[in-house]
Amino acid sequence: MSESPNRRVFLATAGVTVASVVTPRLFAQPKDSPVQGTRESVAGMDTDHPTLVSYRTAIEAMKKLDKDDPTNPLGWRYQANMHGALKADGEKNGWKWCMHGNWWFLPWHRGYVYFFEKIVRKMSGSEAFRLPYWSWEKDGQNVLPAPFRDAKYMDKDNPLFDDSRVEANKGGPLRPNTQSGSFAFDWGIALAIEQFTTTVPELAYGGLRTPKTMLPAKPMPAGQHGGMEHNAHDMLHDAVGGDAGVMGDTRTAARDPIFWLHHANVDRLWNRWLDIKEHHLPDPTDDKDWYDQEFPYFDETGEQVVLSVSKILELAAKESRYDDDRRLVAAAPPAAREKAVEPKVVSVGAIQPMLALGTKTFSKPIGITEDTKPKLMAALAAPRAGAEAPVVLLRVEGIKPPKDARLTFEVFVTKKGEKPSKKSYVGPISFFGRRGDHEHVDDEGFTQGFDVTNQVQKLRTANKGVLPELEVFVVPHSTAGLSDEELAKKDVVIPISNITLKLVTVEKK
Ligand SMILES: [Cu+2]
Repeated sequence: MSESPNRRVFLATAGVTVASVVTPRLFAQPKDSPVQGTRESVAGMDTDHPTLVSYRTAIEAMKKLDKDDPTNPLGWRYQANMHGALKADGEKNGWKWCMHGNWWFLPWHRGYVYFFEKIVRKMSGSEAFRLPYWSWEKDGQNVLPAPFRDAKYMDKDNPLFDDSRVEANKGGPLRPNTQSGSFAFDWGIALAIEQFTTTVPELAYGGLRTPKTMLPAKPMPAGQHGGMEHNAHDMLHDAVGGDAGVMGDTRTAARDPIFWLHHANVDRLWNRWLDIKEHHLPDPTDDKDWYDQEFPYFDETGEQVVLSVSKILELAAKESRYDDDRRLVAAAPPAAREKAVEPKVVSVGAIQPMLALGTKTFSKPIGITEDTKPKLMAALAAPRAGAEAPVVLLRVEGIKPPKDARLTFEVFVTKKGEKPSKKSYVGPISFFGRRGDHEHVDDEGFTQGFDVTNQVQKLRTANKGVLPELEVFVVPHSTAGLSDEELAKKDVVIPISNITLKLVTVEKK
């Protein structure tokens, strides 16, 4: 790192001190909460399960507030607009705070779900209510849960139903007939990421660092999504959103009742990631800013409250646990570990500048630059030892999504001449939050990278220890219900600036 750890600690500490002196407390602090409850999987729930009955009651009451008292923060639309809002909805206090594309993606949504759950308890009158979660990563569960699919419930409109999810409401498997098959693969990729944050987005489970802000300023996105956000989370939004569904757009996603079960699951999977001994939250000293960042929410009385990330972690863990949590997930920071070393990224190969993806499968061999070849070979031959092992990344750079593209991609790396399969799948490309529906869109497009180390090693081993020529496949799929054949007839061009191969090494001190 360019700055010494001591200097960084000093700056972080000084910032906090100054802030508490000059910034008046605009917001109240939240009240402490009652007994801990358990969040359970929706998979085991009948449509008249008490949890779903309470949820329906609350949604109806909250939607009634939308009409009777649109400035009430407990209203359904008000709550959804805290995530993102359409221009037509105007501006209100506490709106458009969703953190995407930075290292607060997970804690911000944890706080959002935490307060929403409190509000549902209040609005349903059920103290026992805890949000169910939708574990779409499990076998057979990549289908919209049945209680959310029927327009009617007991002869009345079903509050869990949203008619904007045309395909998902049919109850078929989301992402059907694709080579990777299900969200399980994507979750597997995210789970294997070892660090919560680092300067390399492909290696950051929780996302990239961005600077801490003082309220009311919002932290900015870093441009690239972290591993958990990119693998499965974004694709799930696309799959449920379909053609023009609210779930497919960050500005409207939280209007869909399933949004909250999706994010309960993203939150639960964070705990499953932390179950692994080597996985940690950011370093409490070096990355103190992560813990100190504050966010505004509304509590169940409609009062605005402000919480630091530390406080969100503490309160959420006290109030709710997931039924498969093996222990109380520590809100307390882990003990300080060895200082992380900055990884170095060098380009070792590329296809060619100025390419385009589209509605037909893209496939091209990726050339390895002659002068960097020895370096790549040496790295691949080196023993794979923990955080210092070399990593090979594949990057699709400068992707410019068209505004109306209802498609996602699956990316594969094979030995040249071989067809893509589950075994060569390296991850997805999604346009969720990239289509200009998020506030900060880069004219240069965005880059989506993949850790292909294991895949490249497998191909090398299968080829008697010699790295074969590699081929990249980028396979499009419609999220609007078109088959791959129907999609191929469309004429959509998605310019990209290049597809490159990078080598990431950690310089030893
Ligand atoms: Cu989301």
